[in-house]
Amino acid sequence: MKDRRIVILTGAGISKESGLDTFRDPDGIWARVRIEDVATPEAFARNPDHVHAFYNHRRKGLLDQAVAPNAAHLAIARLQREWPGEVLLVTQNIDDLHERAGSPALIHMHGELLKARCLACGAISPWREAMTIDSLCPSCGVEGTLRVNVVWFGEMPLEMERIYDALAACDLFVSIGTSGNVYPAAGFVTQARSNGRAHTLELNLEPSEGQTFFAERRYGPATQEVPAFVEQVLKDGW
Ligand code: BJW
Repeated sequence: MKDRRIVILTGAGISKESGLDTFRDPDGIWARVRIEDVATPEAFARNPDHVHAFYNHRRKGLLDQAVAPNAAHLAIARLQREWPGEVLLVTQNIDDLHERAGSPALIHMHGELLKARCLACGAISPWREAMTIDSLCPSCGVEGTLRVNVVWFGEMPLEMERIYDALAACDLFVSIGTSGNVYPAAGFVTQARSNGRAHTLELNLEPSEGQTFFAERRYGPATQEVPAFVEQVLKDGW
């Protein structure tokens, strides 16, 4: 088992039972705000106050004491610790619940809500307060150059080369809590399949857009499906 490699992709569904909204469910974020108004570089250029307010609200929600990692985040951290081979965890989520669950390493391909990026010097800094058009960059001290460190539509997701290398070499690809609507993440399952040996598994509340690309599919809440999957893999493999 030592040389068997796993890639796990997570999406908003894994954090739903922790109290964070998904995007495309009927009660999701995109039912309340338009993508074009908050999640594109053009929206930020047009109305930075509005975009800051959207992310300030979500940052405050993430830091609410009621929000905590759930059994699914904890199970993935356990798999990362106990699996004798490599496990690459890639999340589309901008929350920090995998870190709080004890995941030793992960890629935030769509960035992180609790970090700021300076458009003047490029520095990435921890950021837990409200951000405004007057905020100062902690690194260069310039005013009005900060944006939240997330990946908007039309921007390049982070660490893609490392992710594609891992998909080309993996033996198991697992997609958890994602609707499969957003590329390039939605294409990872076909990338993994095309390496000729990867088993592919979808764990989601309901069938995703890309359900037919997966060799195996299990449906139910992440807090049930993910711990059961981790228990099984650590005992018997796949
Ligand atoms: C549960 C559950 C429970 C509920 N238990 N499950 C074709 C090819 C390539 C690109 C494109 C293309 N066509 C269009 C594009 C461009 C675009 C795109 O994909 N658009 C689509 C809308 C069509 N993509 C981009 O612009 C990306 N950049 C890019 O492509 O650069 C070029 C490039 C190409 C190829 C290689 C490399 C580069 C950037 C995308 C950035 C996405 N940003 C957002 C916002 C981030 C900041 C923020 O949070 O505000 O990321 S959008 C939003 O969607 C967020 C999410 O990470 C992302 C995915 O959402 P996710 O996680 O799947 O959530 P939901 O709500 O959709 O699904 C939740 C699921 O959970 C549901 O299925 C529920 O059933 C389930 N669930 N409760 C288990 N308890």
